[in-house]
Amino acid sequence: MLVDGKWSGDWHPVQAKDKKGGFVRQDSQFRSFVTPTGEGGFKAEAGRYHLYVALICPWASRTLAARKLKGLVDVISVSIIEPELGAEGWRFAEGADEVNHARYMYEIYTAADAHYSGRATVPVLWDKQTRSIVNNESADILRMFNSGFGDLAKNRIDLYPEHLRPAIDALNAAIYPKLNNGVYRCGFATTQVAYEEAYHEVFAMLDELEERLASGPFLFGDELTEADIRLFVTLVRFDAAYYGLFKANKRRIVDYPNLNAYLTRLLAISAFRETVNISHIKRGYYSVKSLNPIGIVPLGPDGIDLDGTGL
Ligand SMILES: N[C@@H](CCC(=O)N[C@@H](CS)C(=O)NCC(=O)O)C(=O)O
Repeated sequence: MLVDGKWSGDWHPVQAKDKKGGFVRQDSQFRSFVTPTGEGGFKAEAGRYHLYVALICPWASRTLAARKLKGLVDVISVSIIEPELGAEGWRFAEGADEVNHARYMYEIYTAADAHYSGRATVPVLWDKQTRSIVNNESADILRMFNSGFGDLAKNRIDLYPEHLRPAIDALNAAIYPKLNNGVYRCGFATTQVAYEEAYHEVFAMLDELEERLASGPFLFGDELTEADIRLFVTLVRFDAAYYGLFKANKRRIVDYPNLNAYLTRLLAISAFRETVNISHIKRGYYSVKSLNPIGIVPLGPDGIDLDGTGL
């Protein structure tokens, strides 16, 4: 991580621990918004903003799916980092960052704030005009892509419709700790107690969602919303990474008929399918040395060989 703008120590996945040894994720520090009028400093303009992502990362992949669903592909450019996490955190392949020509993701943070302390996470929404980070919280970026770019977004789909907002917020608030972040709490637990607590919450939530998705096609009936994007990115990584590496191994998603049908339904939509790259996902997760010291990347499971470009 960065301390006062300097990279310090080797990268380690466990960000902080609670009293029981449970994994605690750091809060995002850049929280500004792009708006159609520019109030708050960031005006929606084509070509002005750049998104830094990793295809392994569920949070970053939320923003890639929203960018495509909203028809913002020509408005917001993207750089994709390498899937493996090394001693200096995320790394760019030669020439991958055409905007800042960075070698490591932490350089984007120090370019925005020379004294930044914290982790250099993705996604990051970068403003080419002021050379600063607008936002590094995927939940915010999802909302920004939904409405902050106004008419620049070619597609009219509303991922956070007014009449569903309280219900979407309530569902997000349940799914995030128990499932989206729950799998990480399982994988990065540092005590048996913390692992077991997370494990039970993950599968209780999957059971609940299996029941909910008996009627569909989406979490809120016929309306595809941000809640579907947020669930999708976890489900599509589950059997390939979380089941094995994170020891979330009571059941796989293919073992849940409704969840599996839902995942297949979403994968038929190009914005979802093309933002999934299973090889990046496996290489990235299985590169975490503390969980997989020898670094062997599993070949299976069969049947989920997606190699989307993310764009
Ligand atoms: N709150 C952030 C979390 C982002 C996050 O934790 N990203 C991970 C990748 S999946 C990351 O970049 N980790 C690098 C690190 O923690 O040093 C969001 O949702 O945008």
